[in-house]
Order: sequence, then C-alpha cells, then structure tokens
Amino acid sequence: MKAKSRSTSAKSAKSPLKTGAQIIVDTLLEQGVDTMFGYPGGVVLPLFDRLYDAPINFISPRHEQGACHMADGYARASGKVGVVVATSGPGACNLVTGLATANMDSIPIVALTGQVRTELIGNDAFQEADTTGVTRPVTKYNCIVKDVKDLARLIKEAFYIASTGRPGPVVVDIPVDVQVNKTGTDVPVEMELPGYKVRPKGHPKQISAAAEAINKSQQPVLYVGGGVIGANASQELRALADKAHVPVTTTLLGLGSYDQNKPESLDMLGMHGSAYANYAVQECDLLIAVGARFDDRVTGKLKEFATKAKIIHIDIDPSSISKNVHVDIPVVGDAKHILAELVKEVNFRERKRWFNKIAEWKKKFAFRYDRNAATVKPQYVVAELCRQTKGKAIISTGVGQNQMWTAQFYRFSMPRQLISSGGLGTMGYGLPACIGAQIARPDATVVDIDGDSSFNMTMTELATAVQYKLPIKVCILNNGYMGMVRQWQELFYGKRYSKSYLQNPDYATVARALGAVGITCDKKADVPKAIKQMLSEKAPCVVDFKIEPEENVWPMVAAGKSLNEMDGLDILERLV
Ligand SMILES: Cc1ncc(C[n+]2csc(CCOP(=O)(O)OP(=O)(O)O)c2C)c(N)n1
Ligand SMILES: [Mg+2]
Repeated sequence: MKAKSRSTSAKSAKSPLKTGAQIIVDTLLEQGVDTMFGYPGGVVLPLFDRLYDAPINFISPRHEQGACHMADGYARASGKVGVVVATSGPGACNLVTGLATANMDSIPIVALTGQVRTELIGNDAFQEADTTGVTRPVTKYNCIVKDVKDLARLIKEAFYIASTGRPGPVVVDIPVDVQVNKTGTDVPVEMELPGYKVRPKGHPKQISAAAEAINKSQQPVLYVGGGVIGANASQELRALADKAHVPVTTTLLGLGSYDQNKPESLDMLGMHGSAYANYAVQECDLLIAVGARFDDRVTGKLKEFATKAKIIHIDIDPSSISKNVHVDIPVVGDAKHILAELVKEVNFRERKRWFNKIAEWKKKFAFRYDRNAATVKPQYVVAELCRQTKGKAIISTGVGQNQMWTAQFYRFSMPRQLISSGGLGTMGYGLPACIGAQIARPDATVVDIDGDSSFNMTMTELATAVQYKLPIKVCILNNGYMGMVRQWQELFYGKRYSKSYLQNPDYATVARALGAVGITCDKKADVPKAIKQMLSEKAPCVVDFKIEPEENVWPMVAAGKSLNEMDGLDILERLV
C-alpha cells in the first residue's frame, strides 16, 4: 500500500493539479458514465459546478429516493452501473430506501454523497448524518474519502465492487473539502482490493457432477432467479433448457430470462406463482437453481420444500449456498460461464411422462380471471396491454396486487424486460424506475403498471418525466385500496380493513397539472381504446383504470404453508 501511494505522489509531480470535484467527473467519464441522477445541496456544490458543462446526461428528480430508483431502473434496463448523487444529511438519508431496494435485488449502483467538511465530522454540523453508518447495512460496500489523493481510486473501486461478483449498491461519501482540495493524482489509478476476490469460473468437477445429475434425472426443473439476468446469461440458460430438455420456472426477478411463450415455461413460482410451477417443484427429482436464493416467497414452508429433489445451486455468491435449503451440488461462479460449460455436457432426454404431467397441470390451472364480469378486471388490463404491445414493452411495477397481476398476465420473453422491486418490495418504485428504464432505452415502450397507493408515494416524479420529455406510460390499477393489504385482511383478519383505504386524488387531473396526459378509464369496453391512446402519446401519459375494488390475486400460498397448499385453485378451475 505504501509503495503504491509513493508511486501516486511520484506521478503527481508531473501531472497538473486537479480539484477533487474534477477528479470525480474525470473518473466517472473514465468509467463510461454518460447518464446520472441526483439532487444538489451545499456540500456537493463543488461537484455540481464541475457537472455544469460535463458531457453527462444529468437527470434531476423531485426527491432523492426517486433518483436512486431511477438509477436502479436504468441499471436493470441497461445492464450498466446506475449512478446517483445526493447531498449530505437529508439528501443521503433519502437514498436509503433506494439503496436497500437495489441491495436486496443485487443491482449495481454507485451513490456519491456529499459530506460536511472533514474537520466538522462528528460535531453535529449542519446537515451532518453518519452516511456510512446509516447505509452500511443496505449496501454491498461503502467508504468515506478522507484525502483527495484517494478519491479516484475509491471511485474506481466502487464501480468495480458494484458491478462484479454479486452486484450491489456502493456508497462513496465525499466531504466537501475533499472536493475542493487539489492533487496531482491522475486517472487511471490502480485499485487496492486485496480482500475482494471474484471467482467467475465454476469448478469443473462440480459442473460435471451437475451435468451428470441432469442427465440422470427423469423429472428435473430449472428454478431461475434474477441472477441469470444480472449475469447476462439468458441465452446460455435457454440453450441448457433446450438441449437437456428441462422445464423452467422463474422467480419474479427471473421473469424474461426464459421465453414465457414456450411450452416448457412453467412461469413464475412461489406465493402467487402458477400452480403448475409449484406442483412441478414439489414433484421434481432434481431442482436446478440458478442465480436464485430460495427466498421465503418462493419456498413456502421450508421443511416441505422440494423434498423429493436433489438440489443443484449455481450462484456467484458462496454465502447464499445452503443458506435456507440444503444443497447437494453447489457450483459457485458466474452463471454465464457455468451454464455454457453445462450445455456442453448435458444430453437431450424426452421425459415424455414429465412433460405430459406438466401439460395437464398447465391446462387445468392456467392463470384465469372472470372475462364475463361487467367491471374492469385488473388482469384484463394487463393482458390487453400485453396484446397491444405484442409482449415487447419494458414493464416496471409498484408493489402489491398490481405487481403480481403483472407477473401473472404479461408474457415476458426478454431479459431486462421486467423492472420490479422483488426483495424489498418497495412501494413507490414503479414510476421512478420506469423513468430510469426509459432513459436507458429511449426507443422502447416503457410502461409502469402501478397500484394507486404505490403511485401515491412517488408520483411527483411525473414532473421529472415531463421535464425530460420522456414518453413513459403509467397504468394505475386503481382499486382504491392498498389491495394486497386488504386481501390479507380479508383472508386472515376477518375482513377488518384496518387503515388499508386512502382517499385518492383524481389521477388524470394530477397528471395534467404536472404537464402529462391524463386519462380515466372506468368501463370495461373502454380498456382497449384507453391503452391504444396511451401507447400513441408522445408525452408522459397516465391512465387511471378504476378496477374491481375487491379483486384478489390467485393462487396464493398463505404464509407458513407449503408450496403445494395453494388457496384459490377452485376459483381458477371454475373459470374458463
Ligand atoms: C414502502 C412500503 N410501505 C408499505 C408496504 C407494505 N405493502 C405491501 S403491498 C401494500 C399495498 C399496496 O397498495 P397499492 O399500491 O394500491 O397496490 P395494490 O395491492 O392495490 O395493487 C402495502 C402497504 C410496502 N411494500 N412498501
Ligand atoms: Mg391499490
């Protein structure tokens, strides 16, 4: 370490002096950053001054939480690192929900926060918060920069840590004097991360053991999580599923890694997953988990989860192996590499009986809703949106029933197509994430399918979409309730709807007031027309769908029940 700082100072003798703020901008550019999100304040003014004419597309949200979700949506849609900047104290604290959201879903973000002058740290200075302390539990890594000489290296390391291994958010806290101080340190600089090792290649013996188990299996299931999308391994996953002939179920975050239109797709598993996925997992003799972490929303009662199966777990994060469920064949490494290696070693097997069984389940327990109802059914809105966008739109969601109906009734076929807060379940994520995704993919149709209460949390960001002329679309599935809370209260609390009702504004009027297009749709017959108009708008557009207020999401594995104990199957079977 000493030797390195000596070489840095040797260099500094030759290179021109630069302020910390200039070093930040130069390092961001060196990292390939062309877009960032953030909000100014006193202790980031030196940085904002350098950003004034920097060649970076800078998006100003209405709230730092919005900026962080935008950076997250941008990262999910593009595969790049999302970058967000905030001032000290309240600015940095407002990032926390966004950081925790990204952390739970393994999304790469670099957050630069301003901090009070180094000499004031610990003095309860104006707008001082212990940002590294506050964000430590919700980030992959964080640090505070005490010396301008370390700045370039620490930012470079932040990008590396955020985007390698199991990705995640990293905070770099930068006191204002460090932004002002000058040093001759020039980019590029060398990283110093002796304790941080990324092992992308899986052990060949483990890969062979996994291939052998797949070749022997009569009833295998691939259980795929968001890790496959993060690793850009969807193509390899599809190649494995095709070559070995294995049905595929995904988590919420895994949707799009496999084409849901294929007969081998079992769609989403878990609490509100398909009955056919849940049955297949419970009946399989081999479960091949890839980039997934056996979350409780997926496994149901752990003791009774996939008890007949041998389990293979492919994951970049060794700490998630055998964390919740005992794993027979762990393969630690990058899913893209491991799946590509596995493809070489597996053989095709017809597995006629297994696929016949699956086809039977799929027919019997297809996701259904009452098509003959007179009211606007949320499932109909999602299915119609899918039809009109030919299943090709990028979709973000709120949290709750709207999110589950989206997962059930939109048919995802491409990775990075669904942008949803899975692990943390953050209401208010949908709109800002939609904005971030639209910035990442300017030519794509990007739609936020939201809940009324979720939308309420961050709806001011509509003004951001208007300012930047983003053609985003928002479909509010407005049931007038915190629907998922109401559903639980209906089922488990004797219909005592305690505080799950909010008086909502007229969203079309709100949209217009903020400069967007606002449409209200309260008739089933008007749904196609409303969606058509929404898709044709160039300005941000909000459609307020007044849906059936007490519609429920089925099937449902109640908390603590095992995966095959689903409620609502009788309802699905009665519907056509
Ligand atoms: C920030 C936050 N607060 C509280 C919750 C708990 N919660 C989960 S779903 C839900 C209701 C969501 O209501 P809405 O957005 O209208 O969606 P709906 O279920 O009606 O589709 C609540 C309060 C949460 N997930 N996130
Ligand atoms: Mg609602």
